[in-house]
Amino acid sequence: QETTQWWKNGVIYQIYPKSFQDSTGSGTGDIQGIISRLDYLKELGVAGIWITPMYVSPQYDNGYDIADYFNIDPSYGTMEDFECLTAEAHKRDIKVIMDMVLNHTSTEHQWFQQGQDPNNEYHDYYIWKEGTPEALPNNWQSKFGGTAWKWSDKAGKYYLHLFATEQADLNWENPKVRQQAAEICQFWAKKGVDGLRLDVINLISKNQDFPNDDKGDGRRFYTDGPRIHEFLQELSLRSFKPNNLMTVGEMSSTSLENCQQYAALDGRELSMTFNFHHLKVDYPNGDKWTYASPDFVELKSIFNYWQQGMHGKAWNALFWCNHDQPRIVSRFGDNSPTAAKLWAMVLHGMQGTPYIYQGEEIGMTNPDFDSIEHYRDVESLNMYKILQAKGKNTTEILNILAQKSRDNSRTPMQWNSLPNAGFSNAQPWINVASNYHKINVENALKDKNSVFYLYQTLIKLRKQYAIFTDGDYYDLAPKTDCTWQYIRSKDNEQLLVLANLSGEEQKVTLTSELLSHSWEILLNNDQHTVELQEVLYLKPYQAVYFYHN
Ligand code: TEU
Repeated sequence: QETTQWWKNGVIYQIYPKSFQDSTGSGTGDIQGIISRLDYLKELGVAGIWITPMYVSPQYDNGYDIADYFNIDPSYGTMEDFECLTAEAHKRDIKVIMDMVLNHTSTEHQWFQQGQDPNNEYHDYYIWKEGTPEALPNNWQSKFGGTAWKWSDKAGKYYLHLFATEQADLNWENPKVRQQAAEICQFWAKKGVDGLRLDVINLISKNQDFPNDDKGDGRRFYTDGPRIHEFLQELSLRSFKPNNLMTVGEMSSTSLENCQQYAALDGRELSMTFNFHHLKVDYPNGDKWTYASPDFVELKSIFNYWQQGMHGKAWNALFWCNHDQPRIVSRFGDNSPTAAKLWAMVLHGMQGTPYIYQGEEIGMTNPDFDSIEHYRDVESLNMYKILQAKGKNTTEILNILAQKSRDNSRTPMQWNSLPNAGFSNAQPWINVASNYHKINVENALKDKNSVFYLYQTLIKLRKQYAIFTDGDYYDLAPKTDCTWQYIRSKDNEQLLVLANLSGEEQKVTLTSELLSHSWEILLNNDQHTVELQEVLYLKPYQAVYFYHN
């Protein structure tokens, strides 16, 4: 069927440029490296690439601390390289989505450098509060641990940083900040960019009383804040709509009600939203920094709520992995290719735009780092110290980091079994996972049963069968934690997904109503075929798509 919006039945591939492909021997990836791998992405079949920030940045948070929005960081290449990348991607019918960080800037940005002077015109671009070095403005916490306020000697005040101290939050109440944000988006649209991924965009509107939070870390006073919808509609009118930009908002701790507005089908704010509720099922009592196993009943109930709640109203982004999350095959599976395929099938059967994070398509795993020396991420290094101060021993902390650290997904892309996995001919900025001899692109392309070809099939199926895009969602067995059984329906058409989430054989019982249709198998990640009958068994990590119309 014809869809006017390319992302509705397309799949987007996320590139973390620092770890994708190094073309210069610097040990960090770059734009020419991405260009050299576009044919590979074409073979996979993705509709677009989202590239995390490549703007000028001191890299305290790997580019999410932008010092100049209008230039490419020299470590990635030049503006000419970027223009070449866009042209080469477009030649292959691949859209380009840039990451845009508008909640905060680097403290090295000129606005902040000058704005530390209270008399400077840029002072009001940031959020300043009076205080003394002893008395903080309030108890809000940084997402990376510790207080969200940092004292500036130059200003004689505190500034707000919801993330690292080197990332100062912008003051969106200031109309000049909003105008700048619109101009930045405009600039990249004119460069030929097709879409924007908007970093923590639902945090830009803060409660102007900046109240102390006696119940939490302050997030309820700036998440989906008072003027958020107004700000997004304004930005959309100024920059997104006139340039026909696809936009995906990263929504931290958001609600369904807000996402129904952010991603409403009329597109008055954004094209779609990412939320993270499903990736907190292994955070007991909301605490990420504990070693824990996932609760699959909870996971299914979250998807049920979002799939049904967004259907017909708004558009969802679907994902397991990104540069902030551990690898799904390690997190919810047993590191095996079959488990990688199973989780892919569970997600790609749903409504929304699926995202594949680099390496996910070949079943890349967490690296199992066993020393703090191997970690690079500002959050992981902060948490290491914080957990130490809380009295945890080193082994315990390293176990938690090996499970939860953002660096789990940031290890170099595994292209082949040459030194450094073909990522670079120099020592990479972060170690390659030791299993690259086995798990790599070259091997995947040679094996017709590889995880890669399953992803390729999933991308094709979404284009071929409208049910993936349009069908509604119903969970057939919400209470079981070993299987996921759901059905997508549209008029007389149905897609049935049966998946075994465990490493043991599982029994599935189906109703006679379901069995009355003549189903065909669209996809099966196991050699064992499955006949639809009242009682059937799924092999460990087996997933099957059935279809009828
Ligand atoms: O992440 C925002 C965010 O809230 C997280 O996913 C974050 O990594 C997590 O809370 C830490 O536990 C975005 C970017 O994706 C991330 O890489 C940046 O560090 C962050 O914003 C700040 O720009």
